[in-house]
Amino acid sequence: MKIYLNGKFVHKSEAKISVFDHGFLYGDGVFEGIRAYNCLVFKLREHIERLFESAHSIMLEIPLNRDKCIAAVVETLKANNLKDAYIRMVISRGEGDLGLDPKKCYGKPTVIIIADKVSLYPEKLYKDGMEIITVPTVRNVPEALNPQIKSLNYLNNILAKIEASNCGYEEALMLDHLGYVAECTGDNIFVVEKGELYTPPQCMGTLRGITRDTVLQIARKMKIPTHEHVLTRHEVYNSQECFLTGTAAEIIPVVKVDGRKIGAGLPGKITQLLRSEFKKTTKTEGVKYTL
Ligand code: PXG
Repeated sequence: MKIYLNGKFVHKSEAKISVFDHGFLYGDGVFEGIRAYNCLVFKLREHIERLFESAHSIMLEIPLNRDKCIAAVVETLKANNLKDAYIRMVISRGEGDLGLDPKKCYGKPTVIIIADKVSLYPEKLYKDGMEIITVPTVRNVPEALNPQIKSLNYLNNILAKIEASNCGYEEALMLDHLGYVAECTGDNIFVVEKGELYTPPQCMGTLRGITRDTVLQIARKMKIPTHEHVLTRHEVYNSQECFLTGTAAEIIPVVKVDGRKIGAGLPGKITQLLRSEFKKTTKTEGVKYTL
């Protein structure tokens, strides 16, 4: 495996960064998780745009422009001869001293791109649906660390993941500090109620997921009414369908939340329709490359 590291390709075993990199010391940096489907990088421009937005918020200057970032992702896929892949792009603050102050980082920001085979939830979960559980850890408060910043500090989500995993669940439902539904540790959440689609608004402590936005676009095209609306657990428990969205998971049905059966306890009709439309989109849209 060849890793893109600051403009060069290096073997996995040589892809190393300094212990003084603030990305490592403090989680000071930003990242994106991107996917390629059959030589098409899905929503690559949107991912790069979100990366730049996250970086702008933390006052981190990415040492490449948007087009160069896109080219670097494509080059990494080619270098690894991958048609289908999960891509991780990471920009960290770079080397500094042991203090917090990013101004004292003397190095350039570190740029890393890893392209690997996709590891997914087991197929059975897509067929039968997933059970999730609400966890005690609430999603970061936007005024402290805005969940829209896809930062390298993912401890909030990791704590939630540990809590879910300790109880035997694959994914956790996270509430915001007011008790409203926010999102899951690495996925956005949707519910279907009377044939209409609901997802929490991005200002409510959620990441503006690119899969989430794609699902909203697809639903609008299919004339399914969509709402970005605050949700309580009561609405989730009493919805007819529920599913999660994310780059890695795509669209995964949820059939039980906190022990409450959702609808008939099976993946819903609208969920399945959106899933098949989403699959079509990944086959036709994206930045094309050849191996
Ligand atoms: N919410 C959060 C908190 C995320 O980290 C999503 C929603 C979905 O966004 P996209 O743009 O992918 O539709 C994410 C996705 C994982 C993992 O292992 C997921 C993410 C990042 C790192 C790991 O599931 N991000």
